[in-house]
Formats: sequence, structure tokens, C-alpha cells
Amino acid sequence: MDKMALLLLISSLTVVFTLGHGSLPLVINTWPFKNATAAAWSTLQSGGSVLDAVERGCARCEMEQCDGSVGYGGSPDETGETTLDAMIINGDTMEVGAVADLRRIKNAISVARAVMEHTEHTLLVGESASVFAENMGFIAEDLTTNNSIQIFSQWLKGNCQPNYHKKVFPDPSKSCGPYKPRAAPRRNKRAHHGMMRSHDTIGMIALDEEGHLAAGTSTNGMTHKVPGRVGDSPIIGAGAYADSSAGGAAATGDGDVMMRFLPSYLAVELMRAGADPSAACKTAISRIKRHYSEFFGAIICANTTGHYGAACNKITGFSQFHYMVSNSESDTPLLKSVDCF
Ligand code: SD4
Repeated sequence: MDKMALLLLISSLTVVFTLGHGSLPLVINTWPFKNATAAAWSTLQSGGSVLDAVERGCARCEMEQCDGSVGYGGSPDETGETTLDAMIINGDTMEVGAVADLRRIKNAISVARAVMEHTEHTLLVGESASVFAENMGFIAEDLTTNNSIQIFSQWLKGNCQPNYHKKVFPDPSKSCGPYKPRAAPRRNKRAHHGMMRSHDTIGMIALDEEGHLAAGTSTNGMTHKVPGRVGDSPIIGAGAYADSSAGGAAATGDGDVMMRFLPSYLAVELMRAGADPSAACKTAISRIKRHYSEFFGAIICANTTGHYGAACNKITGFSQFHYMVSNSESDTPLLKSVDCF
């Protein structure tokens, strides 16, 4: 091979290498929760694993309550109680730990990790999950705050509006419960609640230079939810999914609808089949849109080379979705946005 041909070969290999490798390591999370991104990034930088990064990143949001939608003191249910959902996934081993309807424990993501590391189970729920957490050394405390009490009492004063009941008596669009089933449906369409768009779960994906991948979620769910309600966030393939041989994804939005489509699983499988992250995210959203054109939701996707993307469903008041990225291109977390479609 002459010198020129060799040079050409080397430069084309360089192009392939550059295109094939996004920037690693990578941390990406839903919404502009910058401190969570920074916490995850610094965990990776100081030699922590991708699981440590996801745990610390989400825990940061739980401590700071992010915008009120993660951790204690947010989204009181119909009895005024805050309950938490969280999940963590090891994309190398496909081990998963999750908690749902967790009561009285602030650090839900770490309880999820304890489920993964100290049991053979995947998901623990409700009171029993709290007992497990206490046995694991987590402190039980009241998750109520002045803010959650105020949200709850305003809601009671406003005849329990909005709420998530349908086909019941008394009319849930006018009165508080308790409700009984009503035979003849008056309204079949689910009412859309204005507060949904101010409600922002953290979903996070972390990928290191060796290709280890983890993902996680943490949320306090939906304000005024029916007690016992569990959203998409602690459900594998719905709230998040990660497989180190394909990619990771995490969703946010109306979990009651989104979890019916396993959007995170779908996005990861599309990336496995070669779709780029933005296209994979878009298809996952489109699949839901076909049935629920007005659903509130967004998803982030990252493939194994550190390329990433996001997509969201365009509805009134939600036309752009913001998310955070940290990678070797910048020392500080970068705010990214995508136009909803
Ligand atoms: C849930 N998906 O519990 C969560 C809430 C959320 O943006 O992500 N809101 O349904």
C-alpha cells in the first residue's frame, strides 16, 4: 500500500471512530435538574460506578425536592400523604430494584437499590416496602411539609378538584368522595389535569467509558392521586430501561397512560435495531400518540456510543422539553431542549 492510500485509510478510520463514539462518559436526565446531573457526573469523575452516579443523581433531587415533584413534601394523594416511586437498573446484568407507593422514607432511589442488592426481588410496594427500608437502616420520617398540607387543604376546599375518578357517584367533577361505581357512563374521556405539566419526575441514564450503563427514576407521582396509585416510574421498561448492549431510556409525564406502552423498552429495542436515539425516542412517543393524542409526556434516549436524543408530545402549554446532559465535552451540565411534535 502506498503512503497516500495508507493516509486515506487512517483518516477514514478516524472518521468512523469519531462518528461511532459519542462523547463518553455521559449523564443525561429529564428536566432542568442541574444539581442532579452535576452530582451524577462528579460521582463518575471520582471513580464511582454508573449505578452510584444514577443513585446519587436521583438522591440529590429527592433531597432538594427538585421542583416539588421528586422526594418528600410533594404531590400529596387524596389523603394528603406523599408517597414515592423509584427504580434503578443495572444495564450490564439486567438486575433491577424498585419501590412503589413507598411511605415515610425520603431516599426512595437508595431503597430501590437495596431491593436490587439485598433481595432476589424486583419491586416492593407500600407499607411493606417501608418496613423493608427500615430493616435496611433507612430512617422513617414524615414526608409531609407545609407545602404539601397547603396543596391538600386547597384541594379539599375546592371540592377535591381535580381528581382521577370516573363513572362513580357522587359526580367526581363536582364532589369529594367516597365514591361508589355508577353504571351509566356520563363522560368517557379522561379529564386533563392542568397541574400535570408542572409535574416532573427525574429519569436518569449514566454511561461510562467502558460501556457500563445504568438508569433510574424517582418521583412522588401525581398530585391528588388515588391512594395506592403507582405510575410508570418504578415499572421496568415504562419509566426507564437500560441494556448495556443497546442503550438506555427514561420517560416522564402522565405515567398512567405512558406505562401502557412501555416506551423506554421500545426505545431501547429500536436503538438495538440501529435507530439513532432521537428517532427511537420519537417512535416511542408516536406509539402513545396514536391512542392518546393529548397525553403529556417526554422521553430521553442514549445509545451505547454516548449519542443521545429526546422527544415529547406537543400539547397546549407544552411545546418544548428541557433536559440535562453532562459529557466530556463540557465540565458543567448542559441544558438541552427538543421541540415537541
Ligand atoms: C408518574 N411519570 O408518576 C410520573 C410523573 C411524571 O412528569 O413524570 N411527571 O406518572
